[in-house]
Amino acid sequence: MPFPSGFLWGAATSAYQVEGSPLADGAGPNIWHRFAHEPGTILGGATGDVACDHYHRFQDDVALMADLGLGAYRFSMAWARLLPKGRGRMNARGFDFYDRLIDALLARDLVPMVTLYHWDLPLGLEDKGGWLNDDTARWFGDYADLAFRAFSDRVPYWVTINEPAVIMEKGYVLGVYAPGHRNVAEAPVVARNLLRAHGYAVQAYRDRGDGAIGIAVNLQPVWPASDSPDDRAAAERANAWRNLQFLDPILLGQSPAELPSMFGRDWRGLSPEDMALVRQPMDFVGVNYYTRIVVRADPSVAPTGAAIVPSANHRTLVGWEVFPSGLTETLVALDRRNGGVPVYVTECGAAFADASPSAGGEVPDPERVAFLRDHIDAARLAIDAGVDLRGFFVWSLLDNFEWNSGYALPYGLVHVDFDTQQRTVKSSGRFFSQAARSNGERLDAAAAGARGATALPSGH
Ligand code: IFM
Repeated sequence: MPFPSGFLWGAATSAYQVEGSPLADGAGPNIWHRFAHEPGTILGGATGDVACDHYHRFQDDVALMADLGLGAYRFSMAWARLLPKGRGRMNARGFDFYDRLIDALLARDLVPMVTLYHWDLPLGLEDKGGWLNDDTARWFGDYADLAFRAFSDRVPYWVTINEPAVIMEKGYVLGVYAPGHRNVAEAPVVARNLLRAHGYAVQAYRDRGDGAIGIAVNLQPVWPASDSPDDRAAAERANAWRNLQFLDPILLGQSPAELPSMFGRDWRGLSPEDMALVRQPMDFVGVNYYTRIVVRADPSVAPTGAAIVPSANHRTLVGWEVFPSGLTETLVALDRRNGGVPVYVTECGAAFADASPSAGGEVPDPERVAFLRDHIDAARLAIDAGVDLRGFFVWSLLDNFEWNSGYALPYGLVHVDFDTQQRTVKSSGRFFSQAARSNGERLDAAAAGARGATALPSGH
């Protein structure tokens, strides 16, 4: 069976991970630029200074997507390219870059989906407190308003913030992502301000744009390691912290009940006024799906008291369990909890140890082909169960800068040689091309036909 007509088949990237030249043409520095240049933060001392050089090669990358038959491209705008200090003076050359990218996409019939914030806060705002400063939420709304004015005549889909839970946890609790704080008490403040920022952007959009706006959340089913009451309660807390903390205020107008007791005196909830700002009608939810987690009770893990149990099953290079049925479970749960909200899978993909391109220009990546086939099948099952799923974006179009792992985790449908910037389409790129062209029909045949995909791991 094909997917519903109009289903969007796309690939996703983000500015700091692919563009390179973060300071070019008047752009201001951002927190990832500073973080990556601090010794010891990124594997191998890597930075996003060059990355995939998408800033200069976007025309070729757009042509490549068109040749693959993709229908849409999800990318993010670097706030500090448009507003070098995050607020105040605008940078015309930054606007010009995204104008040219959008026009190139439209010229090749690729639908743009723009993320306003994929983690690269302008340093000018970080120096005023970043997401710990309540004003940052308003400044984000002002930046969003400028972006809508400049681009919403040509961009039909907008994502306010990518993965707020990751910003909060990895950036402020664990300190492994920019800005590198390690203070669990900051988490509720950051969460509150990210939610308010989302609200200001949606508010601005209703005045300016007539397309669709949503948020992209990373969701994972949380399973208790055992049936014991302690493990089950730990799973509830981890689910509240990771999955519901951002969704429930936006879609239901309430915060999960588990959160205040996790934080005690450090809890900072949303005031009724802020909740009204945050809970505004949404056009869609973007779901970034990679894995499930299994947890057991462990009081030493702040703030959830839930420790992740490493999986013994098939895993990706980063150690995440390959668990396609978790995508169906996630989409159905989201649908049932929120009354049939429209959904896009805004990211799904896997890092595996790819071979280098052969002399004939082949990159066989059978594990990724199988991963995508099984996850697209899982998405189809969700549609069969009544979920209003409207698109599927692979993370990622290109191998790219994978944050603190540098260039060690390839996710691309397209291999990038970072010495030469040569792009080579992988077997998974050919597979996904077939999936897109056939609107999801005959995935097994497409998988078998992708060169080098003869020894596919079996489905899950
Ligand atoms: O590379 C990231 C992306 O920036 C956000 N979602 C998860 C991806 C893989 O870790």
